Amino acid sequence: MPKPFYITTPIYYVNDKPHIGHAYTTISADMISRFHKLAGRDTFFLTGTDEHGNKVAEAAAKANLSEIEFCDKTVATFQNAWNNLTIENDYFIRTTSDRHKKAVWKILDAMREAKTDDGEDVVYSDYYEGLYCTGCEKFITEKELVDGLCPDHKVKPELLKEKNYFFRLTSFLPKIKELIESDELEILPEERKREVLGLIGQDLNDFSLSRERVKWGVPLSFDKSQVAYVWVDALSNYISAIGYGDDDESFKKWWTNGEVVHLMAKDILKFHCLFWPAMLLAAGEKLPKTLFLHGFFTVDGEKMSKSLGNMIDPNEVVENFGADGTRYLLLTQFPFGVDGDVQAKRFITQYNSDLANDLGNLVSRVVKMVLSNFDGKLPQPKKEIDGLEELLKATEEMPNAAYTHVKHFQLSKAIEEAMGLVKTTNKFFNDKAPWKLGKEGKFDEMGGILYACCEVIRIVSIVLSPIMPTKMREIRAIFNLDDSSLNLDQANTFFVLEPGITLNFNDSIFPRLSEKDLAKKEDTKSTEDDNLIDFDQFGKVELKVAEVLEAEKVEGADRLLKLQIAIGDDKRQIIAGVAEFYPPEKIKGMKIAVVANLKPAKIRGVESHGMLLAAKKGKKLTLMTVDGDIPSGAKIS
Ligand code: ME8
Repeated sequence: MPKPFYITTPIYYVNDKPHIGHAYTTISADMISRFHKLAGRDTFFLTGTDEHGNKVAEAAAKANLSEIEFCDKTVATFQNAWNNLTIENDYFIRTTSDRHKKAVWKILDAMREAKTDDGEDVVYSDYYEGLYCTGCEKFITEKELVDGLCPDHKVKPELLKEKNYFFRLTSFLPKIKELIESDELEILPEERKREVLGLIGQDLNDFSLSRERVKWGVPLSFDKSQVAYVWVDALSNYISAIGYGDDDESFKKWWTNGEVVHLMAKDILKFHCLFWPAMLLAAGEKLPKTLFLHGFFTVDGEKMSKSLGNMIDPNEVVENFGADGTRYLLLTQFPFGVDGDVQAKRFITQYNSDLANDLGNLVSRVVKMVLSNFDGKLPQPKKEIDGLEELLKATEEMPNAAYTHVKHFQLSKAIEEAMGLVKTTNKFFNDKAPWKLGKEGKFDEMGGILYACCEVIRIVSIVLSPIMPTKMREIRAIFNLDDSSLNLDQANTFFVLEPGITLNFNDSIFPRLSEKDLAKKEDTKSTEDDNLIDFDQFGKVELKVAEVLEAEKVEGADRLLKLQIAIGDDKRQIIAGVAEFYPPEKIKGMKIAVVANLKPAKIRGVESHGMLLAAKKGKKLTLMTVDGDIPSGAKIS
């Protein structure tokens, strides 16, 4: 029996929305996890969110929300994106959960009790002074700066000095080097292994485990003036999620006795390949088996960044290509582990060529021919068909070849195996030209060809189900198959489909897409988007309480009132279309809500500086008023 398989993605920062970089890792982990499950392996797939640290606290303050309110909101955007992409994680870890905090305390305690081989305390207290970039949540060295700025965030780091607890990383490096060199701790691809070994060769320092200045974090159990360093907090998610300090049985199963694989991109190599193993060694826990660092990709030749506005929202890709189309397109952009450039404008060509033409057409042509020539009933197989033996052989080899690629993290190669077989089958179908056989009355042979093609389609639908779960379920439904026969064993057996069963086929599985279809979707979306504003935009609107000092009708305009208002000491005139509902004597003295920072404008030639707020439906209108002791000038938020 293989060991239980435990796979993780990084936990993503919640100070931003998910983009296709996050989606890429998550879809990849989902594919690997689903593949192992397909092979009957006990598998656990974890993803989640990294919610502590200054960056999050700052973003929350900017949005006028408490930290946890802000986190709840952005965590939901990640969870929605993963739902949209049919990600099937077994658990979603949040670093703000009690379960996680308990684990952080436990690992900190374990590290605090630990001694190095030389008998020194692994954790010690000292002062740290250095340049700190809040964008990176880390101290950075002078050497790393570009023109005095953090190269990633283009901001000047702050000089900070504070008391910290330090972790004696340097004492663990020789051991870690040995483990990586011997592949006991496997760093993949090879290039990344060399990069880590190169880092160990440089002058690395101990790192600090705690922060005095950061307030939004897990407070240390032994010193409440400090919170755990956000990376110590974050890395612990990999064990908190499966029960470290909370559920020993589960922890033992997945961590101690399992095969642990962490997926990520190379941007967070140092933390995962050095800090994390060192923390685990100190705490006396087993190390993960593999850290796989996939490629980092650019979009249209540029690094993805908020400021360039080129972050691709995975939900938008799903709107155009569906969840399965998006999963397929992302997974096949480049070999897993290699950097590349994503060019979304090429997606449509690839979608049409691979999914609509190759796979979609194979299914439609074969099934439609069964419908029109065999009354929708699956014909009898026939072994003696020229060329069938080769097709059978290719089909037989495909599922295990694909699974072997998955075990070696060669995800696009695994997909190529299945899509290669689709191409071979299309060729077989074209070469055999069963439509001609029908005309010649050779239904026996025609049926045999169609049966074989249906079997290949069934097998492909199993192997591609970790990549396109929904569409493959649709394909399987044509043959009345449900998820009970969705496993690799079934993919390794030919002649499974019962001749005579009725095929159900309504529509093509991957309808061809045109640029026009996508543009239409874009149009509807942009009108929807036009109605949405973000926090920054809303934050610019100043809503205040105003008292109406005087009111009179505007001459020649029945519906308008000219109001003299006071917003605190600021006296102004505004014109409002409320005369039908509020006669001047009624509105005078009221405390109303106004937009205070509108540029002055002329309405019917009369100056108006501000706008009042009212609720209106049909022939009813009510002013937004403020009662009680709130004075005029008070801010409304
Ligand atoms: O670093 N190409 O979170 P994060 C490929 N919270 N993958 C990309 C990518 C790109 N251009 N951009 C992002 C953090 N990714 C920490 C992790 S884990 C204990 C804490 C993916 O939101 C890739 O997996 O910045 C990368 O490692 C991760 O998102 C970084 O996510």
